[in-house]
Amino acid sequence: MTLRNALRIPASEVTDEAVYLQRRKFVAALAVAPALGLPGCADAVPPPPEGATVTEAEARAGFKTDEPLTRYEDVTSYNNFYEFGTNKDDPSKAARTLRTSPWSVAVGGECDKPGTLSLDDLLKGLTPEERIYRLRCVEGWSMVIPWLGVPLADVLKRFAPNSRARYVAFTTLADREQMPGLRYRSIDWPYREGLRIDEAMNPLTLLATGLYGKALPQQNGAPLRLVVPWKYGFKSIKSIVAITFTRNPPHCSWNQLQPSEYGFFSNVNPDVDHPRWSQKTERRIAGSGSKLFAERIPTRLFNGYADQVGEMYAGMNLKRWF
Ligand SMILES: Nc1nc2c(c(=O)[nH]1)N[C@H]1C(S)=C(S)[C@@H](COP(=O)(O)O)O[C@H]1N2
Ligand SMILES: [Mo]
Repeated sequence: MTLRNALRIPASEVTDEAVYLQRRKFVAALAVAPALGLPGCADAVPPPPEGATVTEAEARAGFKTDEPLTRYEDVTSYNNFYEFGTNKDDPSKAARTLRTSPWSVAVGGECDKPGTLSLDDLLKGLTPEERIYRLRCVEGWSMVIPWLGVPLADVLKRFAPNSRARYVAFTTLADREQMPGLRYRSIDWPYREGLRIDEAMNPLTLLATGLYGKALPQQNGAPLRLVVPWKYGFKSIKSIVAITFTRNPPHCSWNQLQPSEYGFFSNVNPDVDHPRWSQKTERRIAGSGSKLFAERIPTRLFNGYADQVGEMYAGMNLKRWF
C-alpha cells in the first residue's frame, strides 16, 4: 500500500504540481505571450535590506524542533523528485539507478576561486551537523526531518564570491540514462533553483548530505541537496551538480513554469494562497499508524522561522513578492 493510500487522501490533493503539469499541456497552446514582466517574475527582485542580522542565539533556536519526527519510512517513500516520476512513490523505486559516486560539483560565476570539486573536496574539513527542520511542500503537506549537513555559507565562502554576486543558482543532474522522468518535458530540465545571496548565507540554509544519521537516500536528493526550511519544498533542490554566483536573478524551474503560481521567493506564507488552493493549513505527516495525516495544523509565516529569517524581508510586500 502506498503512503497515499494509507493516508486515505485523494491523489488530487497530493499531486497538485503533477496535475498542474498535465493541465499545462493544454494551456501551453494558448499561452503565446511570454511571462516576462508579470508580477512575481524574477527579473526585478527586491534587494535585501541593509544591516539585517540574525544573532547566534536566534539562529540556534531554529536548528532544532521537538515536534514529532516524520518516520524514516515516510521521509524516504513519499517524495517529490520529478526526474524519477511524478507519483509520490516513484522516486523511492526508480532512483536506485542514480549513481551518487563519484560525484562532483562545479562552482563558478561571480567568484574569485571557481572550481569543479569532488564531493569530498567540496566538504573537506566541514563536520556535518544535525538540523531538525520542518519541510512544507507547496501542495499542503509537511514533514519534520532530522537532516545531516553543513551550512551552505561555509561551502560558498571557500569560492570567494565577489561584490557582483547577488544570487546563487543551483542545478540538478540531468542524465536521461539514470533519470527516467527526463523523457517527459514537464520541466525544462535540468531542474534549477536559486536564492538571493543573503538567503543562501543565512545560518539556517543547509547543504544536506544525510538524514536520520545516515547517508542521504537517492530519492531524497543524494548525494547533496539544498534545504531551505522557510521556503516551499521545491526550492530545496536535489542532487546538485552546479552552484553559480550570479548578478541577476537565476532561472528557477517552478517560477519559470508558472510565475503567477510559484514566486521567486516562495517563502511559506499562510496569508498568500496558491491561486488554486489555500495555504492557511497543512497536513503534517508525522507520528505513527492511523494518526498519520490525521490533523490539519495552521501553516506559519516563514514556516515558523520568522525569528531567523524575517529581517531579510523587512519592508518587502510579501503579497507581491511571494
Ligand atoms: N531536482 C529536484 N529537486 C526537488 C524536486 C524535484 O522534483 N527535482 N522536488 C522538490 C519538491 S516539490 C519538494 S516538496 C522536495 C521534497 O523533498 P523530499 O522528497 O526529500 O521530501 O524536493 C524538492 N526538490
Ligand atoms: Mo513540493
